[in-house]
This record gives sequence, C-alpha cells and structure tokens, in this order.
Amino acid sequence: MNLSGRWVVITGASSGFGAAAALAFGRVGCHVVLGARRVERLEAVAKAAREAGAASAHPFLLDVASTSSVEAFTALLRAVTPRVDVLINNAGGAHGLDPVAIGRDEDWEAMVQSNFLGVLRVTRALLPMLPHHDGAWILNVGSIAGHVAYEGGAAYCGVKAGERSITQALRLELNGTGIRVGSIDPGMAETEFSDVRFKGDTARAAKVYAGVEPLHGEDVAEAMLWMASRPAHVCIDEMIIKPTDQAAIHKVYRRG
Ligand code: NDP
Ligand code: 8X3
Repeated sequence: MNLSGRWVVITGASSGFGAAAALAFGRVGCHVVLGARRVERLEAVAKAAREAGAASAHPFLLDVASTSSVEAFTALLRAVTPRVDVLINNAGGAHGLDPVAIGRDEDWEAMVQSNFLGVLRVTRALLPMLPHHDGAWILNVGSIAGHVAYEGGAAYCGVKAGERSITQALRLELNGTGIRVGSIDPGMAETEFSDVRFKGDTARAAKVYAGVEPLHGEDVAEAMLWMASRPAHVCIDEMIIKPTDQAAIHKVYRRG
C-alpha cells in the first residue's frame, strides 16, 4: 500500500534503527513523529527526514520508562494529528553483559522499563488513535536475543522474549479490528547499541563487530518499510533479519 501522507510514530528515533526509519518513511512522503530523550538529536533527525521528503516531521521528548512522559508525548502528538497509521515501538537496548551472579538492579530495571514496559505504555496510549480497517500497523522491535538466550543476556534476552509475547497477545486482542501487529527481530547491527550496553566503552563496543559485516540501521529500516507497505490484508507476523556473517546467535564468521 502507498504510505504517502500516512502518520508514522517512531520511538527511539534519536539514533540507530529509529533514526534510519525516520528517513526511510520520510522518503516515501509520510508524516513522522519522533520520540526519544535526546531532543537535540531528534531535531537533527527530523530535519533530515524533512529534507528526505517527509510530509512533516515532529521531534517530541519521550521517555518510555515514564507513564507521565508517555502521556505528555501523546498530548503533543494529538495536537498535530488525530490518527496514527504506523506505530514503531523501537526504543530500548541492553545495559551490561554481566552474568546473573553479579548483575545490577539498575541495569535490569532499565531494560525492563524501556524494552518491555515501554512497549506496553506507548501502545496503550496510542491505540485509540489507530484507525480500524485501514491498514494500520503496530511494529515492535524485538531481537534474535528474544529467540535464543546467551550468557550475560539473561535480562536482555528475557525482556526481548517478553516483547514477543506482547506482540502475540496484542495480535489476538486486536483480531477483527484490521490493525496489524508484528515484530522485527534483528541480529547483530552496528548502531549505538553496544556503546550503550558497555556504558561508553567504545573499544569494547567495536570488538563486537570486529571482522564482521554487521547490519546497518538502513537495512532494518528498509525491512520495516517493506512490512508496513504490504497490502492491508497482509500481516507479516515476525521477521528475523541477521547479517550473512551471523549464521546463528552463537555462530559469527570473522575475517582476519
Ligand atoms: P541505539 O542505541 O542506536 O538506539 C536506541 C534508541 O532507543 C535511541 O534512540 C534511544 O534514545 C532510545 N531509547 C532508549 N531508552 C529510551 C527510553 N527510556 N525512552 C525513549 N527512548 C529510549 O540502538 P538500536 O538502534 O540498535 O536499538 C533500537 C532497538 O533495536 C532496541 O530496542 C534494541 O534493543 C533493538 N535491537 C538492536 C540490535 C542491535 O544489534 N543493534 C539487534 C536487535 C534489536 P535516547 O537515548 O535519546 O532516549
Ligand atoms: C541485539 C542483538 O545478539 O547483541 O538485540 O543481543 S544481540
């Protein structure tokens, strides 16, 4: 379906997949509404989306870990549009790679708040704005970590597995409304993800991608755009997208 003129809300749009999605949906003439905590970064992404062809671009402060922030974001959103055609629940990430034995409460809590509760909060707030029977989409960003666990990933893998359950439950709850619900579950992608996970230790973050051609934000954004532009009767329930060098979560081919 033609997405030109449709309203797309993207959480976590200040970097990585979210920023790339703002440009991808902007390029096809959508209105994009962008949420994240770093507003200056959002403003730069919104400007780039306008230059790429967005019908309009709105950068609004959003902390998905706070119900009052989600409510304030929704009020700003309602001031620019009564409807949302595509909601991309992308905000999130990993904090730390510690085994459970030495895991830290603040890391676990941050991951639950953004990746899991954030999706519930934002979806609850925006659901009344999604039209029935007109090709609307809720697209949650999960991870291959939600399919297979790894050492040091108990909390992150757990919340991404939880995100899959939210997607599945929501699809059942919305059956009959015409609102589509799906998830995109990427593998290794070079964004700010590892910088955040390793708390600014850029050398450690760079090692994650050493010798590998990882996914880039644009690869995932293009897949999101493809999912959202299927005809209204087609729902892509789940898409796993990985670098060719990553055959499985534990099997990565490294050159040199
Ligand atoms: P980035 O770190 O580049 O982007 C994360 C985005 O989430 C930023 O825009 C950040 O904005 C936002 N964010 C984080 N916490 C909050 C919050 N509490 N409220 C609002 N926004 C928040 O990483 P990615 O683009 O890679 O990550 C996007 C999603 O993709 C995440 O859910 C991540 O778990 C998932 N993912 C990433 C993979 C990878 O290898 N990169 C693979 C599979 C899934 P700000 O800090 O400004 O608030
Ligand atoms: C991010 C991918 O494998 O680092 O969700 O968990 S992984």
